[in-house]
Amino acid sequence: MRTTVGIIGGGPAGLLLARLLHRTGIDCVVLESRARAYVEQRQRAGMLEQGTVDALRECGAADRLDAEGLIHHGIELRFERERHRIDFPVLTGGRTVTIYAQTEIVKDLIALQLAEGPPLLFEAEALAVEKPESQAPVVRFVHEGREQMLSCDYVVGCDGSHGIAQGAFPAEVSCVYAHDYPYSWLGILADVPPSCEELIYARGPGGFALHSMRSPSVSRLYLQVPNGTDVKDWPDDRIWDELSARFAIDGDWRLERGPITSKSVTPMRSCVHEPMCHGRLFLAGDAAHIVPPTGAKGLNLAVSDVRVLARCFAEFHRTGSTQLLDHYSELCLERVWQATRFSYDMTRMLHTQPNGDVFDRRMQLARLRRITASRHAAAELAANYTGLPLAL
Ligand code: FAS
Ligand code: PHB
Repeated sequence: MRTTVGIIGGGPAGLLLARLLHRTGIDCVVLESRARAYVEQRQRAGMLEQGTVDALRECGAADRLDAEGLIHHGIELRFERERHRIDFPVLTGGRTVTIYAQTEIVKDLIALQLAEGPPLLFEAEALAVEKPESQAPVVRFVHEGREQMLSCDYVVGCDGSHGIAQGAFPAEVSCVYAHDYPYSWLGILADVPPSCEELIYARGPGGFALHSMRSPSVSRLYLQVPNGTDVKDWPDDRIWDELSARFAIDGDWRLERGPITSKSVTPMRSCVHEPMCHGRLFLAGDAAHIVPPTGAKGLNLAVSDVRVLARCFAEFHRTGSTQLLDHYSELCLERVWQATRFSYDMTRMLHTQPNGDVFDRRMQLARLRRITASRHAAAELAANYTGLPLAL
């Protein structure tokens, strides 16, 4: 097989990149190791920055998003049994965010790609990227029981946090900045209408909790748990009891309960791989960086990488100049580091530090009080949460 751009990974980054390149007239192929049903049901993100919505609209992949997405004008912070709203349009000059599950974005992009191209191969696992420094890199992969070769002009690793593309960088080129947090998130889906109009981020007595949603009838909630937590130790009642305690405020509010249809534990990690390209091999999305989901940045950062990369390829396709492609890493990394910083700050501010002392807890409280008392501090949170500008 031969193509201009070989894309490893059919998650949001790989699928959106393929869609953007295809509409620019650049041929590409997507290799996805898992089956279609698996990638379409994998419960992950749900909060979209305006830039992500814009990107999906620009490439004709937002019909269902526009019909079913929930536009939110703010979030609520809860701590010390108080509630404080952060008003995005007032603080950012009109910006909002949208709730629309990552699973639905993946379904929409897959349906479009299978209908209109480019080629998307499921259960096609990339084994290695060979000769990334050459003019003709090759992706070695297994599909239908046979080892095959995809010859490319360029390769993009969109293969997530456990992919193989990053490993194709020479050790002397790679620089990995990583931080593991001493806690995880227990995430649930529940068939119960959300008990709130907008997301609630809570720093409760027992730890962090987040109330999100997927639709007017489906709630998505998370609570901080110790690393290594087994979901079997968390029956439904225990989850609802702990969530209720962490969201509790002085006043008339109650967390509605319902049947939990999905439970999973996700460890918290920050990681940035520099550079994001080497020779003709590029990284985008979780293949290049991981953020704790407290700032709702993971999926949105993957989209912003891909929007920049698609523009770099479009410039090359139009003029033959590789000037933008040569600067892809620099064009992405400032925004990657700012999203990493914001996710780190939100995580440290809202989670109980297992070995933290009373001083840590008072620092958290001081940060939260500064945000809820100062329009300037609240505006800084709103600007980061709704999405900082792209470099390109
Ligand atoms: P993805 O991991 O989504 O996609 C990579 C794809 O590459 C996968 O489909 C994988 O099967 C495929 N692949 C891997 N190796 C391959 C190989 N060798 N050959 C071919 N294909 C290969 N972000 C939020 O903002 N909010 C959240 O609540 C949130 N929750 C998360 C929960 C979990 C368990 C995880 C892991 C992440 C979560 N994230 C969340 C972050 C998540 O949304 C990512 O940022 C987003 O999926 C990034 O998309 P991609 O970069 O496309 O990576
Ligand atoms: C979600 O809806 O899955 C979600 C929203 C905001 C976050 C994390 C997850 O910060």
